[in-house]
Amino acid sequence: MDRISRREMNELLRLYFIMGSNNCKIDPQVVLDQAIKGGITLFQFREKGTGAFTGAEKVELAKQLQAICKNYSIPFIVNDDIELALAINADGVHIGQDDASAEEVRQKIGNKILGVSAHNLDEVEKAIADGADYAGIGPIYSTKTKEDAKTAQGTAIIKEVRKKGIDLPIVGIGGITSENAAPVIESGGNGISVISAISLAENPTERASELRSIVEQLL
Ligand code: 3NM
Repeated sequence: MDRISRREMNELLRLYFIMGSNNCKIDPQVVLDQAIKGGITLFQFREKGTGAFTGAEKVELAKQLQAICKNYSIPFIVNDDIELALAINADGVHIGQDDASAEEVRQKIGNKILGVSAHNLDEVEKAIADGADYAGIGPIYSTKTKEDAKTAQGTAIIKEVRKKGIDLPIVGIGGITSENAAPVIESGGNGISVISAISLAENPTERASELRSIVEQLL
């Protein structure tokens, strides 16, 4: 298997749903199934923060969610936990700036998808040099979901990256909803990444479908 092409990566980033058990009020398996039915294009298992599962429980949930993704051919990305990603043969790994170095992770995971969180131009350029397949840029808007999120910076950073001629696939993250998703794409993002907009929605299928059509209309 070769590294994913930029074109394929761009397609996968259109509606990137991220979630762990503590982001859901109901069974995460139900939330994921409903989100997929609404049209998410990529999923990240992010079991982190207060009350998150660890150890065997975390592995079990990862396997359950991975099986749902497999059923619908949605690639399954694991946040941070490279050992878990390798153990269950996930499709990729997403890491933050405080996690292991992207260069080392690339060596460990071979050609699996590698995503890196970036908050400025330097971090985006470093991510490319380290072998990232995409960057998650945020927080675009303010968010309560990530306990240690930085200050919201709006879409200017996405415009700056594109102005530099950087064509790395990028997705905006942080506080994105149906109301404010459009500027992320209009600024040059290849897609949007959301947790609570879908995980806490009354109807995850409808919400995902609404978000997906906003993105599709602008691409
Ligand atoms: N990373 P919501 S913001 C996981 O800025 C994450 O890198 C961010 O959750 C970053 O869609 C964030 O509920 C939380 O705001 C996104």
